[in-house]
Amino acid sequence: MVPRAVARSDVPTLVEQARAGQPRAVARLISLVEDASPQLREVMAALAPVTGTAYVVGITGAPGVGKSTSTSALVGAFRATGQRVGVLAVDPTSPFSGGALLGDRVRMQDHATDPGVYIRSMATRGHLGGLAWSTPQAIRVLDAAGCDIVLVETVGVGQSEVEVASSADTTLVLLAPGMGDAVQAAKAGILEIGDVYVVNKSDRDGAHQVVRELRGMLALAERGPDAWRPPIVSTVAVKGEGVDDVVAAVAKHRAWLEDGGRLDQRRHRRAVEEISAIALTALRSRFGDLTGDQRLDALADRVLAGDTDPYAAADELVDQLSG
Ligand SMILES: Nc1nc2c(ncn2[C@@H]2O[C@H](COP(=O)(O)OP(=O)(O)OP(=O)(O)O)[C@@H](O)[C@H]2O)c(=O)[nH]1
Ligand SMILES: [Mg+2]
Repeated sequence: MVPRAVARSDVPTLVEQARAGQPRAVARLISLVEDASPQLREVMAALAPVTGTAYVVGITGAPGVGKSTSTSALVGAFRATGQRVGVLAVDPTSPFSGGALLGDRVRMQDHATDPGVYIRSMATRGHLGGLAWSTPQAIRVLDAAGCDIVLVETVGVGQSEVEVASSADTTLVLLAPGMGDAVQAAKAGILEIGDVYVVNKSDRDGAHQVVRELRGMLALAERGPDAWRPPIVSTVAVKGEGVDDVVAAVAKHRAWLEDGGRLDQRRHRRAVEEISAIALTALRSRFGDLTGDQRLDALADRVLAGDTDPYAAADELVDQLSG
């Protein structure tokens, strides 16, 4: 991955402009995240003191279930309550942001001229850990820019959804009749991650069936007496039907999280995971450079000669590296 040849950005000025609500500065900062710019550390350091207020809602589900349509409707609903909204559409399958999201732009155009809304797509380019790693950082940019709510739409299926969902305070899992229905969701492992289940395209045949199956499957999950019980909400996103019910379900989950410090615990766990991931990546790249390292070669010779065993040799190597 060759970094794009761009001039170094004046990070403090960009952060100041982003905080003042300048969309171009927000876009520039997210590009630095997306490109894994060498200036990323500087960006994160500058953002750290000015973040932590945004509430993050993840929206995930199989391709075509209506995530973007629902996101756009949710933007409208949150804007109606006067909140500033950021939208991050992440595409784990594409190295290019934009392409796959052309349709999304059409669906989001209701909000294109609203200064209280930032819409941004993001792809995997340049990232070791992919979007799981860059999503929380892009969320911080939107948080610093004053977004009260950040909606994160994940395109795609499988592991990436689970990873991106772990950046969210409340995760919405969307299903629809005929596509991404309950059985498929169970297979994809996304029945464990939803805080709210949305059965979209309820104008279509089979929607009741999806709700029934989903209810049956959720009932099988073992939950303690204090556990959150994910509600199921039916919507017709293209007509905006049920969207207020989704907003109400998010508010209820949020209130539940905020009660008794659960939100802080959840965010703490996330910070632990994020720091570990960054530290492990750093360690791995340090170890990755060891091929051809004389210390490693010497240890290999000693293992082959029977002077030491691979475990003891590995301990010795770690000691040498961290010494
Ligand atoms: N009948 C019906 N169609 C819908 C509804 N919501 C969305 N659609 C349509 O379903 C198609 C896919 O909607 P999107 O919002 O792009 O779905 P998505 O999940 O974002 O799709 P990807 O980002 O490609 O995974 C579009 O043609 C929408 O108009 C609904 O409630 N009822
Ligand atoms: Mg979409």
